[in-house]
Amino acid sequence: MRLKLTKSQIATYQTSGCICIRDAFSEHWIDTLREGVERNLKNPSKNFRDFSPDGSPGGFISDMWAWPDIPEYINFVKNSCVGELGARLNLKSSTVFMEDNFFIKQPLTALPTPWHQDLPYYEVEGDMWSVWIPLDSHVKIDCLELIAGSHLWGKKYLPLDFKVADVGPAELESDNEQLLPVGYERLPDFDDPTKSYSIISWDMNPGDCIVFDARTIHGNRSTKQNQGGSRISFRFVDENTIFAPDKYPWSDIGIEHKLKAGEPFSGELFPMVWRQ
Ligand SMILES: O=C(O)CCC(=O)C(=O)O
Repeated sequence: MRLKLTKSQIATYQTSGCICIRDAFSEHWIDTLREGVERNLKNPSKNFRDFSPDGSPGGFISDMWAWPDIPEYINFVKNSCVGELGARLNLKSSTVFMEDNFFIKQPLTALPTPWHQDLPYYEVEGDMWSVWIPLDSHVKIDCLELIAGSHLWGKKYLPLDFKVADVGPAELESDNEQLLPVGYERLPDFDDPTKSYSIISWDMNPGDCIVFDARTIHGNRSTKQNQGGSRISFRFVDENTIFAPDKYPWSDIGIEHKLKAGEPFSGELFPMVWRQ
């Protein structure tokens, strides 16, 4: 591991549900990830998405769960400090890899990344976290924005589709609160100027990263001033985190994992990448 985490960094992560770690990855690893994204762009997986509305300026694309065909990604998660970094911040003794997910926003893309929590998109119960890694320099307005402390609110917000900024399944599009699945709430307007949410973001350079809890609300409010950039998130779980099928499998990534309800994520598709 290249960096030493301090007690204060771990405490910040625990209370804020997110932290920016400076200079976590060497140039070697950033180049490896750039090569991986290049390969990924040439071989998009079936999860590739173009979120840009037709005819809009800029562009916003993403792919996820491409790693079985992208050796650079698996090399990074197994051999860099990314597994240990997340485990230590989350006070865990192991890290299981779940998913890669790159995002590229072109300059002038006025398409936001909607506010959301990651956890409700996955059929997962237990600890889960992401490591967001910019592959270009990102000024604050282009960086991921997070609501500090929101991981402790005890809320589970309805996921949105990034393309249509909409919930997806038709029955949930209605305003009728009675139709919401049990345990879910609709996302409030976090941009309401009359409320004061603790929104944080950073100017970031390649090598830096943000580690965030899968319950932490985050997004990116792009405007016409945005320069965009390329970034990649890696998502991880703890070895005790279990597969918890939901009536609403929001994130149908179509991988044949064969896990039964209540089983921990393990096996070839969910490799353990770090253990104390
Ligand atoms: O980089 C972005 O715009 C979105 C990233 C994100 O939402 C995530 O990694 O969960």
